[in-house]
Amino acid sequence: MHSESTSFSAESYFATQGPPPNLEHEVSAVRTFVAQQIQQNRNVVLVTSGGTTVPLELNVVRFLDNFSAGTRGATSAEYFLKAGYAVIFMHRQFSLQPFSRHYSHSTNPFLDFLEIDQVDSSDPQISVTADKRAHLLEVLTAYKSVHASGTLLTLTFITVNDYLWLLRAVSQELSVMRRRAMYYLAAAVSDFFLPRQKMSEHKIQSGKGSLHIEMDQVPKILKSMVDEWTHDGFIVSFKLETDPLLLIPKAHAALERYGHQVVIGNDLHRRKFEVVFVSRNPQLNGDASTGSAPSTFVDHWLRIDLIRDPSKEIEEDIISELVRRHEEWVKQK
Ligand code: PAZ
Repeated sequence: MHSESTSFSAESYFATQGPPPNLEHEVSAVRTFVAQQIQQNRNVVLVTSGGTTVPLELNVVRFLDNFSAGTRGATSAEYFLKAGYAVIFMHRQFSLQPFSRHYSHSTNPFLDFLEIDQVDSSDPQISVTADKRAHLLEVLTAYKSVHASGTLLTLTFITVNDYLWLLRAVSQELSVMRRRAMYYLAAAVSDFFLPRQKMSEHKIQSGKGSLHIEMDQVPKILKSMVDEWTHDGFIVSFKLETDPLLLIPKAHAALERYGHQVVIGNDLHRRKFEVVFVSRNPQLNGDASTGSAPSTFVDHWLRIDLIRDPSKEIEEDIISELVRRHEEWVKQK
């Protein structure tokens, strides 16, 4: 498989690749949710989370995927809720979700800490193992309180096409909040896709030797987000690299190219304890969008010590820093 590709603009992408079937329903839920949050005078953040798939057939048997479990997004959503934000949690189906993430079936299966109390065998009761009770109570209390206050809306995508359509629609709905909306794009989105027009209808057959697939490039939708879909929203994108030498230059390039507020850079193997916030240097007032003025960036490294404090989550510090910056952004109006 090689990656020589045609470039789609956002416009030509949406004109040729159809929307997911449930889009209208999701959009109407978002509209209601946003109206409720405006009434309650809350800031809203859109958190995207998890990986996107790239189907290879219309009747899909095979697809490309990526590593993301949705830990960053699910964890961040909890800290945003704790900070008083309403959260639209747009995640890959079956990836981690806020609150339930603590009891993932593979790392901490909840059946393992439930006990059957046999005091009366005709009416057995279930209880939680003593050493797990305090943590469960804390998570459950936060979960119930979020549900009671109606501050979390969960949306689902699977393919990169679902993701792009949903992102555009949700961003447009959220744009009515202007500066009070934040967009936190932590999903791991494929850079390549196979347009419907090039897909085989049925399962690709073997027996003809090696498989060659030419994929097209996914449009750079961050540009459309900044220029068209959001109005003055605070946009935070993530940049993932595996070569540490590329992280800072690529993060600078993204900020230069799209002109949004923050790029959070992370290295695949260090992402749980180290990230870098890249933003424009406010003192220089460089205008990256025209390319006319010198653009200089501030790189702010954020690290935690997991040896000293293994239960610390870096998302707690990421969200606290973003909330502070977003407050300033709202004031600048
Ligand atoms: O989902 P996860 O916690 O395993 O990984 C998070 C992440 C590395 C996908 C995220 O922090 C990120 O960098 N997202 C953007 C990836 C990119 O498209 O560059």
